[in-house]
Amino acid sequence: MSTRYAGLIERYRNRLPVDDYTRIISIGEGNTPLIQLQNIPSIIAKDVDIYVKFEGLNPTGSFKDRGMTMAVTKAVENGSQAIICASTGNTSASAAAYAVRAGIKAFVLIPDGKIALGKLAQTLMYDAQIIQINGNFDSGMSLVKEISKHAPVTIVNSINPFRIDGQKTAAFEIIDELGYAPDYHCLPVGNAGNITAYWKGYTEYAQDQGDLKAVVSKRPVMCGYQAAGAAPFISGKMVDNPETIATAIRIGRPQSWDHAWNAQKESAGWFDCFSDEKILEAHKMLSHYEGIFCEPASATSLAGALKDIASGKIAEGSKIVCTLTGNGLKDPDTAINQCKDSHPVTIDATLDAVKKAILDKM
Ligand code: AN7
Repeated sequence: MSTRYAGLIERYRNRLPVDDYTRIISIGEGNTPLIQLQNIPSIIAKDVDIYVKFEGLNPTGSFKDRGMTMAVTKAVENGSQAIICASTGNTSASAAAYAVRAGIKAFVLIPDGKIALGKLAQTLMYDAQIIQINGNFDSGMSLVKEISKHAPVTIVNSINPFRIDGQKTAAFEIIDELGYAPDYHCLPVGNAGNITAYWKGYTEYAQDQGDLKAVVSKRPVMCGYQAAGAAPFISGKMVDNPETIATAIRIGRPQSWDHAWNAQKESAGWFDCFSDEKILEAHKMLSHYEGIFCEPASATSLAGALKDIASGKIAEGSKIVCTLTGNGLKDPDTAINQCKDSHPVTIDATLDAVKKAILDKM
């Protein structure tokens, strides 16, 4: 028997809305590594186990692929010839790739000039119909919701419930790997689809294992972290002009508002927000101390965990999972800017010059 990994729908088929006849649209998504941080806990001098779920290793470099395999599989099953989304970049790249795989069309609405370079490059290469708008994600989202009443296109933003179903499998993978749910789960929050999906996944696994009391103790505390300039869950109201360097989460009107509040309440969790400076600090720490290169928005989860560990809100001895939602290669501009003070040396191509360059740095 082949043990080839065929994607998350195959792996968690009995927990997903597919049957034996469903044509599965997959690019081998899921099964991402859960990496324990080895250096950061000692740098902060705290006895905690921090794991990162590195979703940047999905086929298009973000967690969106988990939801997209499911959403596009169901769109095709239901006879759809075209999908559409509004996006800060990752959803558009993912939608475009899965549409190609399925042989259908993808239309993507993106905020002009406000998506990271790698995401634009991918979406162009996947040959999506790109519609740039003079507006932000939130205006794109409301247009997409409207247009789907007027054109035969299936929305694949996370308001599509199949997206949430696909994304919940990340929680299954974590429990399958650790053997238990972590004490805390930290996530960056934009539209709030992902926090909704993880909570659903943790809840479904816990429900398998017994009565309601047991369920509560078998699920993590959910911690949702936002960028300070785009933090509706902190102010408690929608934000009109969201701004942050973490363009992935430059969202002021989260679509999964009620679901995310529900996850916070049921898990006795919390929301918090961070300046761009703090987000970039965590972004750099992951690369500099752990060899893990994620995109800026993703590092918001670590920024949050570090703050709450330092204050004692997350106690020592805790097991914490931070989701790193996207790959660092998505946003090369911000990465290079982060390192503008480190000057690569340029030398003559001689043995002596190379020797000197090495010995200078030892
Ligand atoms: C790297 O691509 O909304 O809270 O249009 O790309 O589930 O929205 C991206 C969101 C976190 C927030 N990290 O997740 C889009 C889009 C990264 C992201 C989020 C996004 P949600």
